[in-house]
Amino acid sequence: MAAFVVAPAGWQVAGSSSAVATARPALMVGPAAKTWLGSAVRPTAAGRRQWPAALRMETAAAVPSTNGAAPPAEPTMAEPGRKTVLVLGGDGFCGWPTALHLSEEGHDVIIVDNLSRRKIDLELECASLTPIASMNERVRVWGDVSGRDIRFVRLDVAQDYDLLAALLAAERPDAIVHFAEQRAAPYSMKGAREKRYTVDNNVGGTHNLLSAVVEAGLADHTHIVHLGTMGVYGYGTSGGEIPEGYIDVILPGGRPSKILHPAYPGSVYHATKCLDALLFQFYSRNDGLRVTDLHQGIVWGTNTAATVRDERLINRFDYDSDYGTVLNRFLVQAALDVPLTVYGTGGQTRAFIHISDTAKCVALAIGNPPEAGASVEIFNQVAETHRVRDLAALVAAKTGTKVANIANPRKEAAENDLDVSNAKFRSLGYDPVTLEDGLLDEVVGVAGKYKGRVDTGKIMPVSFWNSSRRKECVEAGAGGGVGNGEAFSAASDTEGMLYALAKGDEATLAKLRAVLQEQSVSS
Ligand code: NAD
Ligand code: USQ
Repeated sequence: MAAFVVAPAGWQVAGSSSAVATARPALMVGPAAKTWLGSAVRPTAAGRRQWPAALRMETAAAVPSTNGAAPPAEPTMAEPGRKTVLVLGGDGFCGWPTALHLSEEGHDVIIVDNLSRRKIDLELECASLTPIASMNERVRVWGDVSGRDIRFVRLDVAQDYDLLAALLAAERPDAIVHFAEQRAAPYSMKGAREKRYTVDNNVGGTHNLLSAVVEAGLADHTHIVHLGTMGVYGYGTSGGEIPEGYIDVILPGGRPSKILHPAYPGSVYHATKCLDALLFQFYSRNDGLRVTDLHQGIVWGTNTAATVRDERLINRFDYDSDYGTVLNRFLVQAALDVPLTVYGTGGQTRAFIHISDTAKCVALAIGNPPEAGASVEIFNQVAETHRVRDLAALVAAKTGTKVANIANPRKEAAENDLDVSNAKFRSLGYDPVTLEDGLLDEVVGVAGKYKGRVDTGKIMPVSFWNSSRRKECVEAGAGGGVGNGEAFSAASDTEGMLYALAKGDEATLAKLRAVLQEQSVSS
């Protein structure tokens, strides 16, 4: 196996294979051949910044391409447009394609990630539908196909404060994109352990970042771009179009004011984004930090123009009931010909955006930082809104799959309207991809290609918002005798089949399939 060297772009690594790993064991993973930055690295150009010895850098930067696939790319961005950008959470679903997009635009990209999402896959005994490569391979392949370097630092933003602060001081990034949070609402509602982890990780990580920027003396230099969520607003609670972040109000006494839109989180995860927003407001007022908070809708799709350049660059795709988002789940379920799992009536209206637009919007935000001293800039990063049942109908019509209305594991409004402004992004040139643009077929193709990797036991919900939701769901699932192979009532056949799938009860499943087949023949 090739030894990965560890160095900032433009540095040489001396004797990489003999370098001794001296950093903290907690940060060490992967092939033993990998080295740690420190005395093994020396700068080749005057003025290069010294990275702290404890930081483990895994980069393709210092490894020349060996397959001759692509010559080094010409910089597409002349100074001063080229920025040093840290992408926190750059191994994740949104972070990886965004890091590639920013790299392709000519920025000097450094990914920071603790790989916790991959660990949660192990914990849930689930994996991305798509076979994702290791971080080392990802950045190496990207170097090969694009001729551009992305560096990778493995650290925990919520735990490794000193390393984060040292990295910021050494790199003085122009922008930091903050994706590094536990982002699944169902996972955040599983139980006390997951609730506490989500709050500690997300709020602790965000606060570490803000205080590290201040401590590194970068308050008036570094622009923080955070991925927030539409869920901070609640869904349709405003009684009208949801503005971008702020609302004009008349305070008691008749004083006009502009305040953050009231927070209506629908899960512990969404609550952490509301807490993040307060931290941004405080640090922006107190320390003059320049912050952009992107309130993003549900992301669908998997690939972007950058990730399709090589199979090993493929993006992750979650389909399980904790991490899979609704439209991607429906498309995988359709590929398996499993009924689409609409929770409740499916009257929930949500905002959506394609993954390629996530990357483009982040780039737009980086290119348009708020003025120093300005309030936190807030954009609604959404393309369109849809009701869940309409999405299910769309997928069903396209694929011929059945739709199942199953008991809702979440505590949320059964029906809501949602009208969202994205005027600010549009004024910057954002021209969103929508469901009509044909990309659904691409996702159907991905789902079909990898459906053999699906564990059908991960389809039905396993996280419940409270004990009564759990009870309702369990009763609905058990009502037809799931798990004991008994006959199902016609009404609960589909739901029973789904729960049978979840429990891997093949005998019951076969019986249900036969019932469904009969029903479709007779209808
Ligand atoms: P993801 O779980 O795929 O990626 C998050 C990444 O952050 C993972 O690679 C994980 O290992 C890393 N990470 C988590 N905690 C970390 C820590 N303490 N230190 C270092 N790395 C850490 O999630 P995603 O779908 O890519 O979402 C990214 C961000 O975008 C999240 O903040 C999420 O709230 C937001 N967002 C996502 C969606 C969506 O539909 N996926 C929609 C709106 C907003
Ligand atoms: N839903 C179904 N069937 C399913 C899965 C979900 O009907 O099989 C419903 C849910 O009940 C919910 C809606 O679909 O009403 C959306 O659920 P989701 O899991 O797709 O999205 P959500 O939990 O809201 O979270 C996702 C991301 C999160 C991000 C958020 C943006 O995981 O990181 O913040 O979307 S938003 O929803 O706009 O707040």
